[in-house]
Amino acid sequence: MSKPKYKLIYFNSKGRAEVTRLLFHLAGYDYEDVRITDEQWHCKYKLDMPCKQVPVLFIDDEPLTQSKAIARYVAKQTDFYGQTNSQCARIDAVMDVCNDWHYSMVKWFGTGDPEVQESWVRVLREEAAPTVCSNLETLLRQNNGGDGYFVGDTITVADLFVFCDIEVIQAFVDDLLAKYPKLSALFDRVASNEKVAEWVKTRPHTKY
Ligand SMILES: N[C@@H](CCC(=O)N[C@@H](CS)C(=O)NCC(=O)O)C(=O)O
Repeated sequence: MSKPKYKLIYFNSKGRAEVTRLLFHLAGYDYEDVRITDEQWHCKYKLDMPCKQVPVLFIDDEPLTQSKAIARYVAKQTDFYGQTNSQCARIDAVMDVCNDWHYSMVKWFGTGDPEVQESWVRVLREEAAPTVCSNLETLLRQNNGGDGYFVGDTITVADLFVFCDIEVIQAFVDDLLAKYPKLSALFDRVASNEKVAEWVKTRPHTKY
């Protein structure tokens, strides 16, 4: 059976779309990586998106909204989700732990006021980032003593999701992983995966 035709709509940034791009790259799937400008968003795309937000993945012209639903769908298609219900639930837990720092980032992006932005970066640095990193370190240590991956014995969407988030959060928080040795080693392990390194080297350059 032939694969569906995939088109991913997002801004020209990593943000909530990068893990899906990475999954497609790792699996060697063809897809259209559509990166829109703010002007195109307001003038053309927004009205057509089911929840008036991106990312949206078109699967044979049918839109799928919500970044984590998209990532899970693509992970299932490409075999980067769990092998059992329990593994899938553990992967979901890792992805949900990251909600805390997403909230600060959404607030940061939602305002153009530098003072308000600074207050949200402070929340991220002092509260959300330590909480999320500490929780991720704990979940990681529950599997293979923290020396492998979050779930099972191979890389899954949980590892890729955390890797992509850390790349973005590091643009705002210096020494993010300094106190979390297993998480830091996981980040390096994912970064040194041949296909991940290839994507990082060849993708469009964006700050976050
Ligand atoms: N819960 C949604 C949130 C999506 C979201 O916040 N998208 C932002 C970009 S990261 C957006 O579309 N902003 C433009 C707007 O809301 O007009 C998801 O995870 O996909």
